[in-house]
Amino acid sequence: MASHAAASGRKGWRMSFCLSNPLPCARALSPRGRSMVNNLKSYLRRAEFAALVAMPVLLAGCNPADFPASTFAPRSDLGHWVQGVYLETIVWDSLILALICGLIFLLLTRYSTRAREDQPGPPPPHGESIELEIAWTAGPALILLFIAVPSLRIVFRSQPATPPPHSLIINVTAHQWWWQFDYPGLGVETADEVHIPVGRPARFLLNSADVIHSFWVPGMGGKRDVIPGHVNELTFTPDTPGEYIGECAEFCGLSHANMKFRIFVQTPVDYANWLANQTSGPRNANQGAAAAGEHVFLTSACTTCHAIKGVSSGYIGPNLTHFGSRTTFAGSIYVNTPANVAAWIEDPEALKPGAQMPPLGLRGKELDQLVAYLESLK
Ligand code: HEC
Ligand SMILES: [Cu+2]
Repeated sequence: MASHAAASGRKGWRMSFCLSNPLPCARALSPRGRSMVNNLKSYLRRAEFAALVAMPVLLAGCNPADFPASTFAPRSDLGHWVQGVYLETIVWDSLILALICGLIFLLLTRYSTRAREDQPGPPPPHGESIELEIAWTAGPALILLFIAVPSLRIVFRSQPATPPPHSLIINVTAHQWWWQFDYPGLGVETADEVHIPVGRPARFLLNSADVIHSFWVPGMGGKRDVIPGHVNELTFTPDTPGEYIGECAEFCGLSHANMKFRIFVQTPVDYANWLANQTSGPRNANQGAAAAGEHVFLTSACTTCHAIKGVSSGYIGPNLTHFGSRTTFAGSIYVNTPANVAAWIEDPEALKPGAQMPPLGLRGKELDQLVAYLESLK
């Protein structure tokens, strides 16, 4: 058979016809090419079948507890608002999808033309309709507007111009690759783990010490850029006590994926106890290995980067005043155990690529004492 292009006398046409409808092209192929196309089709059919069978099995393996960073379990006012818009959008999008699939089906069954030997190409287009052009430009624009309005409303609700009464203000400073939390007026500073009481609005004022990061706690909803030299804000009221994982959501360098943090939402009583402990100085390390460790700390370079209330005033790294009371460290990626902390001090880079803390060559007994001291800082 002569090529389609020759039959129709139009050049570019064959290309687009092949993409939208490969069958006539397969016919134009040699017997070998045709059998390759047929093989490919049967492989695809088998792969589709396998995927359909495997899907329920794979989904059955999903346990919500394995997905602590899920946005499907909102635990704050903001989280619920976000999910509301999300569900609304999915419902409307599904209706539009059904409408479009219906139209495609209708067009395929009622208006399709088949290629024939004597007339292999589709009929020429019928010209242009300005009404149709306007309709399919305005339609999607309206749909986007429909989604944008409630989304923008939530953005503004999550950063009210006047803070809600009784809100707890927390200054957040993002660093490569950890989070600093200050409670202004309370004299509390912590890293990677922040405590807030349930039912009380928490207002996070976000700033960065280096590059652009993004503050995101999926369970609390929202996500906000953290920009150097500019204070962004995110306000929400948690409604359920618990531990919520957060993470940096803007690529910020080598250990971006190791820049997590935790929000502990506590009952008012638990929060008050935590706060009372944080505002009192660290427990005195006046005996045993911990006391010897304090000496190691004071006589090494640790003091230039780390503050411990009443002991040192470094400011480059996390405040260690109550390090022993934290459950995790180094961007909340390691559990706070003596073995992990010892490994960290020996070689931070080995545990966290790009970590901006140098190894200081501490080993053996000195290292053990230092770790005992840090863990004693409850
Ligand atoms: C040049 C500055 C610098 C020096 C010196 C330094 N650190 Fe660090 N340290 C850091 C930085 C920065 C981090 C945060 C790393 C990260 O999580 O990405 C850190 C993290 C830590 C952490 C984990 C804290 C947390 O809550 O995540 C501990 C513990 C620690 N350092 C102990 C020490 C000890 C002990 C010494 C002395 C032997 C020391 N550091 C020396 C900069 C320093
Ligand atoms: Cu980051």
